[in-house]
Amino acid sequence: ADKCKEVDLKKSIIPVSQLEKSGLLERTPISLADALQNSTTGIIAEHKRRSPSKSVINQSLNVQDVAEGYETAGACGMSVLTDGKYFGGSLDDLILARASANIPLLRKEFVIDEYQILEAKAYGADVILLIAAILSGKEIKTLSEFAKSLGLDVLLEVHDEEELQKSIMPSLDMLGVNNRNLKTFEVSLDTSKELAAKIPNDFVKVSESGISNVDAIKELRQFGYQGFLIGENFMKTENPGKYAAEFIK
Ligand code: IGP
Repeated sequence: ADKCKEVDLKKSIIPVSQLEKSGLLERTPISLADALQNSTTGIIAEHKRRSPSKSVINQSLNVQDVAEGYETAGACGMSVLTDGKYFGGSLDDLILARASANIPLLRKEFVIDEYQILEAKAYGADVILLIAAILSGKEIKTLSEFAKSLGLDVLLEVHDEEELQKSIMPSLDMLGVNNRNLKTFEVSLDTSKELAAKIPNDFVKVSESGISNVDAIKELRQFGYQGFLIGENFMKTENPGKYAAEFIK
């Protein structure tokens, strides 16, 4: 985390004391976990311009139009990639999505430092993502407890049983299973199916990546999943909101 402070956060942006004075941290977040539990669709629709596995997905869309489209379509929440290097996103995308949609927003980022969580809240996010593959159990605990102290929901992402076992703790709201192997980019919904029974029922279960049809969702629901994170399948179309609406109805 300290390394990150030197490297990435040195462009540093807004000092913590100023963020605190700004009033930006005072917004009350909307819970995605609650929204998913009360939803019949469970769709979390993602804004993603490009990715390491696919390169360009869609560079020509306006994030505000996408956010509005997703909300109108009935998405339960929206995920906004803010990583610039691999995904072409930014914090501007987050704040613009916030300006256009009232559904819970997830800051999709490689979070390794508390500052990024503070920033997530200041830019309008309701939920943060923590990725078990890049964090120790102790880091997951510190970061998730910090997020909870700000009123944010925490989605913890795992890809295998080992990551799951080191991560289970009460400061998490949702357990996400990434169907994409971040090392090989291989995608298989079997990952979600295999891990489902190992996730305690007090967490909302989310299946992430590679979901491209309604039948897959029906099947995953039978394994106990209530949230479905979909990016590429929507973003590769000319009108993601319209496509999401078809998908959700
Ligand atoms: C969305 P897809 O296959 O529908 O575009 O996947 C989302 O799950 C994926 O973008 C994602 C991701 C991540 C991106 C899941 N975990 C961690 C960056 C970092």
